[in-house]
Amino acid sequence: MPSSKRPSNEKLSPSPRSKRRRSYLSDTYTDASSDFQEQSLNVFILDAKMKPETIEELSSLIDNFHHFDKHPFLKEKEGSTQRQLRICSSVKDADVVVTVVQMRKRLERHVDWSIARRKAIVTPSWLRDSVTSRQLLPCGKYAALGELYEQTVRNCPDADCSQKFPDAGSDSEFLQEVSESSDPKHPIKKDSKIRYNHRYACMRHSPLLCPNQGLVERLAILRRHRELEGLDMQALSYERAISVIKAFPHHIIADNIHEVSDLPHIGQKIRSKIQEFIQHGDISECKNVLSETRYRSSVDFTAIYGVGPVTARKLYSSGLRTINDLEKHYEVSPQTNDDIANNLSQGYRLVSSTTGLPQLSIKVGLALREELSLQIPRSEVEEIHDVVMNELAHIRSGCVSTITGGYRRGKAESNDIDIVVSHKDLKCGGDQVKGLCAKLVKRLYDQGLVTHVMHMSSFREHDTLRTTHWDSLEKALAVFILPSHGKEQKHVHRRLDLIFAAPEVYWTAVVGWTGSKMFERDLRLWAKQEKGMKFGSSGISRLHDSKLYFPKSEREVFELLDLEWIHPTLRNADL
Ligand code: DCP
Ligand code: MG
Repeated sequence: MPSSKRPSNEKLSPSPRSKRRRSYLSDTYTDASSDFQEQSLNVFILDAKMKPETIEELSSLIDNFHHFDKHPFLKEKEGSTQRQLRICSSVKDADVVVTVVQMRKRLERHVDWSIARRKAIVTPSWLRDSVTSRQLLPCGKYAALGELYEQTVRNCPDADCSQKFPDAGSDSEFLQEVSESSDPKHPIKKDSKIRYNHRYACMRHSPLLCPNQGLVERLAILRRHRELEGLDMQALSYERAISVIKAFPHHIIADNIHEVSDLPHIGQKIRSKIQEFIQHGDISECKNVLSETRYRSSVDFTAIYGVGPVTARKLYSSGLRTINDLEKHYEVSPQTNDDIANNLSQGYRLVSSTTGLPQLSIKVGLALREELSLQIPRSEVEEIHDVVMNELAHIRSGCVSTITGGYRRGKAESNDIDIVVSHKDLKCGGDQVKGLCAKLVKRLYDQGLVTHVMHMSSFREHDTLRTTHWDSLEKALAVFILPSHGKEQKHVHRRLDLIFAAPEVYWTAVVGWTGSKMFERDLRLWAKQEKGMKFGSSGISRLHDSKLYFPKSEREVFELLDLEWIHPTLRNADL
């Protein structure tokens, strides 16, 4: 829509460059002699509705940003570790526009809509958080206008931003008015029953990152706090609220808060937190929680494998506060960490009586904590999957697999690797798969690829009341490490979940392990409450007569449950 008003603070000098983002990147990478201005990132501060002290603060942040040395956008350019932000006086020249304006009408008084659509338009938090974290952060999460969310992702100078929003990037115009989905690649069809305000997450589209991601992340702190305090019902209330907001396709502002209040699972308490966030850009309780020693210790403790909220509370009550305290408590000296991690320290080696393989005890978890807390990029997830399947092929041919979990939902980085495995032979594949999990893990251990096993379960015993031969799943939760090739390519330990399913339940296992957690929870609830069915990773059955179903595709799983198939990248119903 063309604006009748000329943008007030936009000079009409001819734009030196069009398609700012593309040229910015190519200038940076191809022309080593390009001048400093070419390498700087232009930021336009829209002063409308902005307090003078905020303008001053933001200007100062921009002026000082080049002192920082970590600039991931430039990491591919040898020797260029410095990045300068530059205030520009014309919105046309801007790579990023910082504004407190949240509504299209108001923005159009200052910036022509056609120009706005070509920029990344963010809130001041983008600048503040970038400075705090010492790197330019992806813009999508800080989109100032819900309506320009897609464009902000696309025009973000961070080339990774659209990967973090995997389905952003199309030029589609439809957005909310037509589809009521925040994901333009997956519009909601007219006759669809999918609704963002549906009670069940499995009937909503939940993108990886939503227009209200900042709010969701603050609510997640409160959810975590309740969980760590053992207030499970309160934690679940927050989890449900987060899940509903993840699917809400509009940027929440004062004008549409009433719509949010009408959403399911949004009670008075959470509504007031949302209101506070809209007014002040933060929730005061979050600040308090984050400054609590008890919260910080519990977060650190539960990051260690084997320590859950209950153990963390016990450790805290006995006076322990830091990881150092924990190392003393579990008698792990920092010097022996490497040896423990590599199974070289016999004193710490705990061999499982069932698997005969080293177990991941809390001691080992402590030693490995830094490596296991590192996020795994998609390329490494794929590499590990290839290595695992290659090894499996040595034991059994004809196996099939799907990488599930966060990877399948489009996450740029995962906390672990989840692989569901089965056999292509639907008739006798069950026998082919039985016992395979333990065999594979043993082989991976012998090759030095698996270092520890946290858990290993086998197919459930045959249920004599059942008329079919259908069983459950085999699972192994292990620690995996790719072989390192010298110092150049030093790999770290990763968590690997292997799930072996009989062919009849392969697709239920794939659905059950794709997640997210809340999506799965509601899938089970929907099946039980609305359809008289039981859904789990290990199968679908009818409640009244235990009749079993064996879907032959993922879509069939959804059909059996009378659900519309939802693309995995829209099953991100958790943070
Ligand atoms: N899952 C579940 N309920 C749980 C834990 C897991 O339904 N309590 C299912 C849904 C998850 C999937 O298993 O998405 C894999 O679990 P992960 O813990 O590996 O979580 P994600 O793969 O989703 O994320 P990440 O591994 O990056 O943390
Ligand atoms: Mg996972």
